[in-house]
Amino acid sequence: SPAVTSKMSAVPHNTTVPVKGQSKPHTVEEMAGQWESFTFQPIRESQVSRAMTRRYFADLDKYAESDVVIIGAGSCGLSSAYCLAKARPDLRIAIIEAGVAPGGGAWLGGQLFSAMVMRKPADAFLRELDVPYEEDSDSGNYVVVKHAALFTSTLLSKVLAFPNVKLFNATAVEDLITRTDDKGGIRIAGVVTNWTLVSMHHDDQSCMDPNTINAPVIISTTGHDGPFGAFSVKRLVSMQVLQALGGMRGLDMNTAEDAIVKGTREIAPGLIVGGMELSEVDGANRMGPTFGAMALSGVRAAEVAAEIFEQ
Ligand code: AHZ
Repeated sequence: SPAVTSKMSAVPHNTTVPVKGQSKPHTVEEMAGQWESFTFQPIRESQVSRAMTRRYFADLDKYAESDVVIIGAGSCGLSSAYCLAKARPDLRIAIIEAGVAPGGGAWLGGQLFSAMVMRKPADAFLRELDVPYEEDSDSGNYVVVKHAALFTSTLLSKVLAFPNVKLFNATAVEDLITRTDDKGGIRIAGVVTNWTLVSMHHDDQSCMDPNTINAPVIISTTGHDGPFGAFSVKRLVSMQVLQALGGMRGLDMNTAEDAIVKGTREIAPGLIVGGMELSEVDGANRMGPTFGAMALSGVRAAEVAAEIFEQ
């Protein structure tokens, strides 16, 4: 677009300015049969570096004060980001994801199988996203998306397109920022972050201090216990805000999904917990390979966050 061209040509030390107005194929179809004369527009390496770093550092600056931080970009965190960003375009939402690839466990439906099962009424969320699905013809109680990756990639692409959302991936939340009120009560007031690769090497590297994001509302959806899982609720126990965790119980799809959706709440002032992280607090069952509760817990977490801002 003309705006991009003019910004690019304003970059200093650019000795290879793209020639404006040069006749180049505009569509993929126009490239057909043109490969002999094919060439990319020229570029200087520093332009690529600056195109990335300028934006990243501007985002770090902007999101250092966020309205909401979502910890974990699994199916619950992404669902919650989608609903909140859509309902409240005025809120600045940072998503912190420890993995390079956002999506958590939702790239497969279960084990190594592709299809993703969602029990009704979570099919409403698929219609909201415009993700196609098949009705189960026997019971009519659940629907099936042909590949979990279709759900996750669609949700992810919609979340990333919101102008009020920034995903910081390959970044881990290492701690929570807290404030103490007059009565000694603790409020969660932000997150402490580090590159995930650094977080994983605190034992064999000298201390590399982290970074911070202030936010009045945190939505934690870090999944059940594991190397990175159940992060916030484990930290609430170690800082004595929670007495103990209930511990995720065995698999029971029927009780598990209802419990997670109904239990999604502000667990400590400023900290909403959703998805499988919640099973560790409440001693709820796991549901295994059915994802309706993750989507609807995300819907509920967004609603709880919006209610806090309306108070
Ligand atoms: O990388 C984690 C994953 O993408 C990320 N995460 C965890 N700790 C983090 C930290 N900082 C930043 N400290 C962190 N990111 O959180 C994401 C969690 O995604 P998930 O898919 O594991 O959790 P979910 O609750 O969204 O979905 C759970 C899906 C499950 S588990 C299950 C069972 O075991 O029975 N069944 C279902 C449907």
